[in-house]
Amino acid sequence: MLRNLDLAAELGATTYVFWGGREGAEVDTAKDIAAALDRYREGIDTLAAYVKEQGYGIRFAIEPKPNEPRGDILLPTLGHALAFIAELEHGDIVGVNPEVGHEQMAGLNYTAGIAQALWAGKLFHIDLNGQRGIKYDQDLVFGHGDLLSAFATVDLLENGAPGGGPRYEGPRHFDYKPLRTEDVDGVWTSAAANMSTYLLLKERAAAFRADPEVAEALAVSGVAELAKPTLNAGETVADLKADRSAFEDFDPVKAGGARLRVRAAQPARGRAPARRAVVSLVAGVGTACTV
Ligand SMILES: [Mn+2]
Repeated sequence: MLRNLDLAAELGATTYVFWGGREGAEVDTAKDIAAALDRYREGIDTLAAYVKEQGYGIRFAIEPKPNEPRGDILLPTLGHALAFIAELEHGDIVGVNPEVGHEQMAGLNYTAGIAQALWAGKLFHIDLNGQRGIKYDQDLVFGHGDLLSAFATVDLLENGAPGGGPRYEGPRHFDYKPLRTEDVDGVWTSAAANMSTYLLLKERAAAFRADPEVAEALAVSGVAELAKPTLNAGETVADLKADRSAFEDFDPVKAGGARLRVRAAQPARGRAPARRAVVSLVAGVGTACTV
């Protein structure tokens, strides 16, 4: 590994991906997971210290995967990897390389996962591809699995969170395999399909953000309200406890229940039209709240 890092530095690499597909177990009682994580941490920290000593401009990106080839792999999801990184001595140069299919084969929401990685400042690299549900690692063309999730992913990467959260600044990287039955021309067509799908969704995501009816639907849904802290400036927990309207006299109907019911009676506004807008845009029938 140390020699391989020397080679990576010589070739000008800036990101070094660790996919620990070997690290795991098939028999729960025949593996000391705590010791395995100690060795994992020791390994990553030793290599990270070496990179710093050598002055290599390389950052590490851990690629989680739940299983395959091992029955169960260590650091199976983005969340496990982020928690592991927090335990490292040299975690400042260690982030994640989340792959669409790896999260989706565990039934997880890829876009929500990378949103957390962005929030933590740890989205160092990305592996885009397609996956259809909980099964083996398919490595389909990006968007050729869950297309609506792919749209949300591109929207987040390109435009950041709706409230102005961080955008992704790294390379748009695809980790896919051509279909086994394709000839050489088909292989190149599928390679190009990754990029064309991404660019199409980027265009549609820009239209989504620019659509005034979408903006209104998101505003009515209270999306922006979530950016407001629970405690006001200078307010303490004691103040909150002393405020009877926060608990003893709290009226859920007055506070939002009634408003939610009003919203439900207005089907042209809120999250449902925002969702419909995405479907219409992805389906290519224009901006959507009017469809
Ligand atoms: Mn990958």
